[in-house]
Amino acid sequence: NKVSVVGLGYIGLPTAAVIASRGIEVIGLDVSQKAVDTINQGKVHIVEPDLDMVVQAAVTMGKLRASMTPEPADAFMIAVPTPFKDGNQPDLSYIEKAAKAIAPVLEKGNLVILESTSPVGATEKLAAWLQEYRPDLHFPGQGAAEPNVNVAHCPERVLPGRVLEELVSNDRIIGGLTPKCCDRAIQLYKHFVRGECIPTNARTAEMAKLTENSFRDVNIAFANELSIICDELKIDVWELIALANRHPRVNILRPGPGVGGHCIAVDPWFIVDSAPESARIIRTAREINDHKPEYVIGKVKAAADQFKRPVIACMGLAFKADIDDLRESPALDITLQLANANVGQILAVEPNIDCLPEKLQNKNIQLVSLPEALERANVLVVLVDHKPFKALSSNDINTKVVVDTRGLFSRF
Ligand code: SAJ
Repeated sequence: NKVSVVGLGYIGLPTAAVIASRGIEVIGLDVSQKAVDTINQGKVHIVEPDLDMVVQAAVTMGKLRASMTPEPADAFMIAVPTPFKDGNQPDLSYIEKAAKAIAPVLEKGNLVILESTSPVGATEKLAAWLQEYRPDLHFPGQGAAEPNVNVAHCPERVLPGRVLEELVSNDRIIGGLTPKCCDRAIQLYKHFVRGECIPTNARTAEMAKLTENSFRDVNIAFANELSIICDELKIDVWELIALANRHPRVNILRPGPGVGGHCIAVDPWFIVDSAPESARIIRTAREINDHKPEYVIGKVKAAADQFKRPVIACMGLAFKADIDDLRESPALDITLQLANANVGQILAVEPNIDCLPEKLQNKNIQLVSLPEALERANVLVVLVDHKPFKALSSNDINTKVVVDTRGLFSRF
């Protein structure tokens, strides 16, 4: 048995390494020469706990190999990006390119799985593209002939920071274009998934993944809206939420500076795009969460106005706690906008990185250690609840004006 994983990023690489660690031969395909070379040396080009060890072991055992050239395999798993193009349309071009790349090496009896988070209907499109490139094979839903290649959508659902654990322990939704596609895909996932593999059709699987992330987005929007209402009404939102959550059927999430990462802030738009008239709460939640950074910036400006020479420490740049991932991070966005607005000297504290990302360079921003920030700043803006920030005591901060978006210094 041989598996080809197409796209060796945040999902593809861990998936490839875990399958290889079960003794299955895995060939990873990527368009980046650098990624391919790094992996073939047993190293990783992305940061995720324990991933380096698992990749190194798999490469050393000879079970994992990366390449830029497609080759035949029994199963192909596609884990490529599906961005929301220019903020107004799902971009399936990476899936189309992946289909084009693997089509020439496909054989009768192969299984093709789409793992990328996708709008409803994308798996059917994938089958149609494959059919176009390989008219000699039969793909599900493409003409009357019995399919001889199986196609399914099995969305990834792993949490960045816990990918290796969740890859194995999470239940998987297996959305086949036919029941046989489901059976084939389940057989493959059973090799490395300890959770349950639950069969459904591809459209439901696509929508399920989008629904999970939209559910979280809507719930975070609820918390973020509450935080703004509570500011207006002079109520501590953290106490309020702690009290409301004492109710057995209430479980409010945590407000923050906005929603980051490349999933929760994007996936709900796929639903809005497919059903623009009906997806009202989902759209509003996105708008509320996207507006939160602007609100926080307003609060920081008001705090800075109290000082002649404001020195503002932005605590955290990552999109959430205890990771180094700065992609689509509201913390980074707020820091950048404060610098652009000339609100004062900006100190950035991000214990998980060594140098400022390019976007923040050549601005009035200095990357400093936590002790230096505490010494120099008169305004503290808590943007991420990283562990070292959580360990601070009231003595560390009581001479500062604090804008605390994460409730770090709340008693509740
Ligand atoms: N956030 C809050 N308040 C909260 C929870 C989260 O403000 O109470 C913020 C975080 O700070 C962060 C953003 O939301 O900026 C997203 O963080 P997250 O931890 O909720 O989720 P992600 O983006 O790291 O991963 C999500 C997960 N989806 C769900 O939990 C439903 C993960 O399981 C998915 O696999 C992943 O998206 C994905 O790839 O789609």
